[in-house]
Amino acid sequence: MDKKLKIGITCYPSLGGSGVVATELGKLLAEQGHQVHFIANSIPFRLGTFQKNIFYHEVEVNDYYVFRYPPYDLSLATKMAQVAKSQQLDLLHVHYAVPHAVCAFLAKQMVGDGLKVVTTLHGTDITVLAQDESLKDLIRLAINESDAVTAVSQDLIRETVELLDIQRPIDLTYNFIDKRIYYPRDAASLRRDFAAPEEKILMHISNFRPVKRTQDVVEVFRQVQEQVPAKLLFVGEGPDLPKMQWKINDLGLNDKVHFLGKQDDIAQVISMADVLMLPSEKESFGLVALEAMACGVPTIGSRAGGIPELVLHGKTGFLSAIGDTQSMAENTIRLLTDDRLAAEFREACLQRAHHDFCNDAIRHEYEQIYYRVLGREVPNLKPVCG
Ligand code: GMT
Repeated sequence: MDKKLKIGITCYPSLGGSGVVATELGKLLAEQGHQVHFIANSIPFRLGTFQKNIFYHEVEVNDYYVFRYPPYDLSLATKMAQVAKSQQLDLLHVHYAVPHAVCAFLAKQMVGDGLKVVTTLHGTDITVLAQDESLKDLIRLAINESDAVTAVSQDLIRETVELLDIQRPIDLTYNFIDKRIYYPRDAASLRRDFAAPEEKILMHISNFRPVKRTQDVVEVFRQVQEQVPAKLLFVGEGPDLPKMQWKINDLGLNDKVHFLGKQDDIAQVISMADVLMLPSEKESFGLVALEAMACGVPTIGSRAGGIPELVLHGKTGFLSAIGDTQSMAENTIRLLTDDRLAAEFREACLQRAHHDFCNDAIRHEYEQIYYRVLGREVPNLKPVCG
């Protein structure tokens, strides 16, 4: 019997961490010889160049004139079922409960019980959407009807169980990094473009949504730059951008803060930084902190959600209560003014990222879940982690 699987993956192709994780996982599975079929409304932005065993199926939305809102979710469910039948998929692995797990549930009704569904919860599908009474029952249904459910932190599992009164088991599968991409890059010349030799660089990378508390980043930086020569670099774009710009202007910090926009090569950009700022209100995991860690950059952050499971306080970063900008500023100053401490943190970051969040190990965890739901024996696919 052929032990390789045929896996359909659906994710938000252009959105943040969940899309990155889904796409990188698909690439790793394809490297192992599994056939991976992405089913989405556009090519996932991290897919890159052609890779063997990867296929893409675009969802076309019916824009019939009576529809005020074209029914993307129904088109996606139908496409999932069509692809599952035509490609004889073993399973669908969907990232995000709404609408993807719901669509997968519908697809399974169309295809039959032979098609298994694995749902990965990433965060805001639970921490924000599951608080909405109009969606709660639907999210609970999608979770309960999946053949396996995974979540990216222990804290997200806890919150899912509490908010939705879920009784079924949820597997913990942390996010991961690819050490072929995330390692300390030579960023000396790039750094010179933004900061003088004596200046430190603080960096924040996100989609500038309110949960990211970008105003806190600016406030922490205001306090830090009064004591340490420093620059603040923002990477990304999003709804809070105007508010951030007003605040920076009001504080007279325009010449010390730069906006780099969305960047593709995050490892190269992060390698310029001395610290990453992640003061989020909600953060189920904080993939960007892991990416920074893998490049040797510690995080100054909040104790929100799953961040403490990733960032070890006093070892790979410093964590404070959400909104406690004074404590965050004090911790940043401590790291930026103590070279020995900074070197220790950097080493601890590299060790932790590359050993505890190795892509091959997490890929193997997902594979074990796939074989389990299919009732098949797990082939010997031992991970190779350094
Ligand atoms: O953080 C975001 O705004 C993007 C969001 C997403 O849907 O991609 O990220 C979520 O999933 C990531 C991958 O698992 C996690 O690392 C992020 O912590 C999580 N974001 C939140 O929980 C706010």
